[in-house]
Amino acid sequence: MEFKQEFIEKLTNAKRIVFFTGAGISVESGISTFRGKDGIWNKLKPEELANFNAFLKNPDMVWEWYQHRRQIIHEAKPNPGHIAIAEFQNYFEDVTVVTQNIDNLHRRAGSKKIFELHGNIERNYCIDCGTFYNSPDLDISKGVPKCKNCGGLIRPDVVWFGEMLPQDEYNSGEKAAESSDICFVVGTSAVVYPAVYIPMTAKQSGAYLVEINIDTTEFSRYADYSILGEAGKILPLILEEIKKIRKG
Ligand code: BJW
Ligand code: ZN
Repeated sequence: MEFKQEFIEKLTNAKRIVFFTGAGISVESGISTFRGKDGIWNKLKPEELANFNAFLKNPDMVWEWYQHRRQIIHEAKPNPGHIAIAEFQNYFEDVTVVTQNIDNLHRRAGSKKIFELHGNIERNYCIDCGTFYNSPDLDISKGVPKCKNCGGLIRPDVVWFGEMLPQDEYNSGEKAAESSDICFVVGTSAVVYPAVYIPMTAKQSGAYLVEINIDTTEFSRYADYSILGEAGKILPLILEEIKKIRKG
C-alpha cells in the first residue's frame, strides 16, 4: 500500500502521537461495534441499555448484557491493530492512547499510557455507597450482584448516556491531544460527545489528523488523511513504514 507523501513526512518528523480509538479497533478481536450494519445496537436499543434509568428499571436485563459482553471480552485477544499501536512506543517520544473502549485490549497489547473515557468493564461499583468491586470478585450466581456493605445494586464502572466522563482521564487525554504532532482516529463513528472533542482539540492545536476506518464517518471531513481499511491491516503497514524511515 502506498501512503500519501505528506503523511510520510509527518511520520518522519513527529515526536508525539495520540491514538483516539473506538469499537472498530476491536472488531478484528471478535467484539461487535455499537452502530453500523453489524452493530449491537441494531438489535438492542441503546436507550434501553446504556443509561442509568434503564438500569434502575430493569437491572437484570442491563446486567445480563454486560455479563454477555464480559464473556466475549475475556475470550478476545488483542489484534494486530492493538499490537501495532503498542509498538509505536518504540519509535516516538510519547504515544498516548485515548480510548472510548472498555475492553482492556490496548493494555493487554502493551500500551502504557492509556486514558479510558468511557470506563472499564472489569470494574464495578455500588450505586448506593460507591464501594468498588473487580468483576472476578463478584457473585453473579443470582443475577445482579449486591453490595457486601449496604446491599445496594452493583453496576459496571462505565459511562452511560447523560453521565459525566471521568474528569482526570478526559483532561489528560485533552492535554496529550493539545501537544500531539499526529492524531490517529481509529475505528470510531465519532458521534458521541464529549469524547469526540479530543481529536478536534488535536486538530485545533495543529496536529495532523489521520482517520483509519472501513467507512467514511462524520469525522472524515476534518481529517487531513482518510485511510479506508481495517485497522488490523492498516496499522501494521504504517508501522512498517516507520521502521523503513528509522533505518533509512
Ligand atoms: C472499523 C472496523 C475495522 C468497523 N477497522 N474501523 C445531542 C447532540 C449532541 C450531544 C448529545 C445530544 N444528546 C445527548 C448528547 C450527549 C451524549 C451524546 O453524545 N449523544 C450522541 C449519540 C448524540 N453524550 C453523553 O451523554 C455523554 N455524557 C455527557 O455528555 O455528559 C454531560 C452531561 C451530563 C449530565 C447531563 C447531560 C449531559 C456520555 C456518553 C457515554 C457513551 N457511552 C457508550 C457506552 C459505554 C459503555 C459500554 O461500552 O457499554 O460508549 S455509548 C457507545 O458509543 C460507547 C462507545 O464508546 C461510544 C462510541 O462508539 P464508537 O466506539 O464510535 O463505536 P461505533 O459502533 O459507533 O463505531 C464503530 C466504527 O468502527 C464505525 O465507524 C465502523 O465503520 C468502524 N469499523 N470495523 C476500522 N475493522
Ligand atoms: Zn454499597
